[in-house]
Amino acid sequence: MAWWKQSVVYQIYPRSFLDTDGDGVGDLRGITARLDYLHTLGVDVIWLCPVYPSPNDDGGYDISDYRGIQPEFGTMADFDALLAGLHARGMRLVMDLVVNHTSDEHPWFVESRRSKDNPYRDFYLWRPGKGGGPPNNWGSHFGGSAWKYDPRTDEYFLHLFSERQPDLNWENPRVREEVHDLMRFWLDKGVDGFRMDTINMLSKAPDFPEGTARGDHPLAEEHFLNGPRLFAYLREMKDRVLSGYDVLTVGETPGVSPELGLAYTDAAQGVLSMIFQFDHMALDKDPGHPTPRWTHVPWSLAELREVTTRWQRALHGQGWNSLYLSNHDVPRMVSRFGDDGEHRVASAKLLATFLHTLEGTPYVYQGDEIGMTNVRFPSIEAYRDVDTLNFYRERVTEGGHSPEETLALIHAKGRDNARTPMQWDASPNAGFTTGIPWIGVNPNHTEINVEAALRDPNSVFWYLRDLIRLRRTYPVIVEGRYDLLLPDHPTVYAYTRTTGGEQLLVLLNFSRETVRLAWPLDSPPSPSTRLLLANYAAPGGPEQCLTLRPYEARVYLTPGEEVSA
Ligand code: TEU
Repeated sequence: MAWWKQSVVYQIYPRSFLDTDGDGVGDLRGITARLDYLHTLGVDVIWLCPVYPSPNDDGGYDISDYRGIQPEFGTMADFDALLAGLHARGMRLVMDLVVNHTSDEHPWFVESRRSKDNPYRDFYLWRPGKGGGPPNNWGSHFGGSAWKYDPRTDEYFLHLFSERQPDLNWENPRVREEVHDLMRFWLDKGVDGFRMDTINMLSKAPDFPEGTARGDHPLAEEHFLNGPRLFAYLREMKDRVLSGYDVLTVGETPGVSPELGLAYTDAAQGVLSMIFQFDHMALDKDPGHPTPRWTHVPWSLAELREVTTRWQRALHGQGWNSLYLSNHDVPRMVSRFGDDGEHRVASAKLLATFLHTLEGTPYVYQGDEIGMTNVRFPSIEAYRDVDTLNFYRERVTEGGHSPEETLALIHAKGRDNARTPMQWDASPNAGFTTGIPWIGVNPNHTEINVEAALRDPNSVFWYLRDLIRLRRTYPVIVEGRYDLLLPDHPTVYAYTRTTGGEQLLVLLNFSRETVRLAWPLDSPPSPSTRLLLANYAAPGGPEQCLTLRPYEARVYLTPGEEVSA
């Protein structure tokens, strides 16, 4: 079986992990210094968000040199030491591959914008304007038009993200060759795979038709997601580069159905190990709104269950799921899907139980292992994310909305929630830096921090370590078939995982209320059924009638001979 099916990935946002030289910015040496901590947790793969040279307009997702290291983060020697430190511990490293766009400071773009006949002109998507405006109505992910006018050549270039992130022209075979080369550069250094940023946006509708969604600048996803040539590009990348290495690839792919997800990840015909699908990330958004990501509506367990079940069923045995509830682009999972007040620890453990007992590869985002929460900075000056700052400018400075209402949305949905520094201890800068942190630390670090978690045997950290260990011990967690139980229960999410040999029963009370529940399987608990893990001390045994306390999570195991497959 592929190694990445048995792995747990830990995502690091380097700018916010640990600063060792006092400049307020996390660095590679900081990560190397904490490898034993990560090894203790039991994760075996690190996904490193971009560490390449970048003007940092979008947190490093605007790359100006694909073969270097951002000086703030260290040197290539520091990188090599990190990689060696990981490999020495039997751990692996996955890099972020950001090739839908570059920085506007990348030498290709600097050349490209010089003249219409520059050899690099065709590396990007240049078009003449229409009727005194941009070539079409497409909007950028970060607000405004997706086209930027460049007076030098009197044409517009496409940027699906910030105007400092021009989109590459994947139709151009030279672009594809350059990307293949840079991938080989890192693979030959020994990295173990790539997380591929917005990888299903590479192929745009060639004639750039108008977007049909609402608003002045609609996100024209129908014209750039899963486009006509995408599969060919990924197939070519696999054949020419990836097939020569034993690697994990995970595509970041918004707007993908389970059927398409299966096509991308199919063990025989697919082009990626797994993908990040976004269906569960949409549960608290208003889809009818022109900017759904800046809306906040209540999510429902019914929908989470429905979406999860759909993906678990569709990919079982043929494709492969990734399992995540948080990353550097979304709010903290305990604040979003749990309770970051009274039930913070219980609900963080419940969410971890959910992720780590489904079929797929679980992803732990830095800080989730100690139950870090959203932050509520009192004014916009404290925020750093380009998407958040653009949103505030459009809404408040230009749109006349109230700062309070806008900040409330930023508190609930902003990307900086996930980007505040890692909370190592209770000291003034949370042990993250001796200098001035590039973004403020969450004031709750005095209570929520690694030092406290390691000291407390009931912390989220030790619970997560136990969960990760279970994965190593019981193959049913890796490969068991998922079956939904209690499909209509208002607050309890229950499912089994079954192989010929054994069966896991997972019970998750997604609520602040205590619920009474009949044993949910057809047959009563067998004498050999036992509790593997629970987030409350001394829960009831496998009885006919169960009581689940607020956010209680339990995992039962019935060993092989008792299960009729
Ligand atoms: O994100 C792409 C993406 O589709 C979104 O999650 C996006 O961040 C969101 O719609 C805007 O609020 C990836 C990276 O993960 C993100 O950090 C980058 O900003 C983006 O690509 C551009 O490289």
